[in-house]
Order: sequence, then C-alpha cells, then structure tokens
Amino acid sequence: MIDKNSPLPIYSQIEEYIKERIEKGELKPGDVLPPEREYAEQFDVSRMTIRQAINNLVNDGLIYRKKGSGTFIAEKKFEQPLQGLTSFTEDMKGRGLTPSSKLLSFELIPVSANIAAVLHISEYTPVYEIKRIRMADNTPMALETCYISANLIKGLTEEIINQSLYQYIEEKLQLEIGEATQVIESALANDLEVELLKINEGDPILLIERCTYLKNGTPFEIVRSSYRADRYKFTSKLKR
Ligand code: 16G
Repeated sequence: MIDKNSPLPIYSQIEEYIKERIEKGELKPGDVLPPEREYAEQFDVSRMTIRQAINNLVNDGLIYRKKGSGTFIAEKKFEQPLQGLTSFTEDMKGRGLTPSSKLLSFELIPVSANIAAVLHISEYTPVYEIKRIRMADNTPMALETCYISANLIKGLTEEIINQSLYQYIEEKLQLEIGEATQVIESALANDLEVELLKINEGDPILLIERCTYLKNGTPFEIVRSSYRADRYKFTSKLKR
C-alpha cells in the first residue's frame, strides 16, 4: 500500500489510506482509530510519520483526539450551499434528518437602536427575541438568536417557533420571503456555546449573522447564529 519510492511523502500516503477507509465506511464516526504503534508496524515506518499523518487528519477535522481515550473518527460535516435561502427545517429535511428546536427564550422586547436601524423600524418598537438550539436527529447543531419585527410578523407563538418560522411566514401569513444578506466569521466557542452545543472548550464555531427581507424589500429578521464548525462546511459556486 505504501510506496517508499513515491515522490509523495509517506505521511501523505498514510493520510490517504486512512481517508479512504473513512470514505468507504470501514472506519465509521465514533470508531476509535487503531493506535499509532499498530500503524507503524503495519506500514513499517516510524511513529513520528504516523503522528504527522494523524495530526493532519485532526487539523482537517476528519478525526479528533479525546484526552485519555484515543483518537476517534469524526461525524461527517454537513455541506451547506451558500446560494439558496432556506430555513433550518428545510435544510435538515432535505438531508433526511429530523429537525427540532429547544426553545431557550421567547420574548417581546423593545428593539435596541442598532437592530432597529437594520430592520428599518423606530427604536423601542416591539420585536420578538427568540433563542433556540437547532437540532438534527436530536444532536445540537446551532444556537440561534432571532430578532423579528412584531408589527410585520404577527401572532408568533411558542408552538410556531417550535416548528418552522419560515413556513409560518409563507404559509400562514402569506408573505413572500425574498432574499438575505449574510456574514460568516469564525470564533472560539464561549462557555454557553460549549454547554448548549455539547462541544469542547476551545472548539471553533462559525458565527453567522443574517438579515432577511421580504420580496417587497422590507427586512423582517436579524439572526445571529453559532454553528458547530466540526459539523458544518459552507460551499458556493463561483462564476467568472
Ligand atoms: C435558518 C436561518 C435563520 C432562519 C431559520 C428559520 C441561517 C444562518 N439562519 O436557521 O435565519 O430564521 O432558518 O428556520 O441559515 P425555521 O423555519 O426552521 O424556523
């Protein structure tokens, strides 16, 4: 399997070998990776070489180390296309997963100056502030805080929020959702994110801020979300 005369470094060849086993499903998410010693014997190379291959795979997020218990195969990341304006519910259903939410808080509050400016409403107008943990097959994927113009999106209830907000807007209120602007940046998870997303201290997350508009150009929501960087990657198509 390993070609010592290949121009490709041995650690890269081992990386490819492990990647292939993951892709073929021979190593499944949650499985423990065989110990470095075993690979070193199998390929007749030093443990340093194996460690380099493993470090690269850890950096790529394909495997992860757990202190004191070993190295494990990570869950596959979701590929989220950046072109469509979809809801969390639609995204998960599209993947054949069951979406659910855990409502952390749901309040009608007077809007702050900066959110009022983006939503084109006057300061202190009521907005719904909704905090939810978004889950796929009961696994927490993202933490979401939405600010929604209450004068525009009327009649929200806990029951609706526990289902799909976009579905309510389109099907019940018969409003057409048009477009959104979105900013994505990386950050380290804070204590709350670590606890609610069930991730580890120091794990990276992807912060997304979205402002969504109705087809007539009126902004109706600002959403700040923290997505698990170990479970998400965003893809887009670029045309020249
Ligand atoms: C997504 C959107 C969020 C929207 C929500 C509606 C991002 C970053 N955010 O999570 O803006 O409020 O979907 O989901 O994609 P729902 O219809 O399932 O309630």
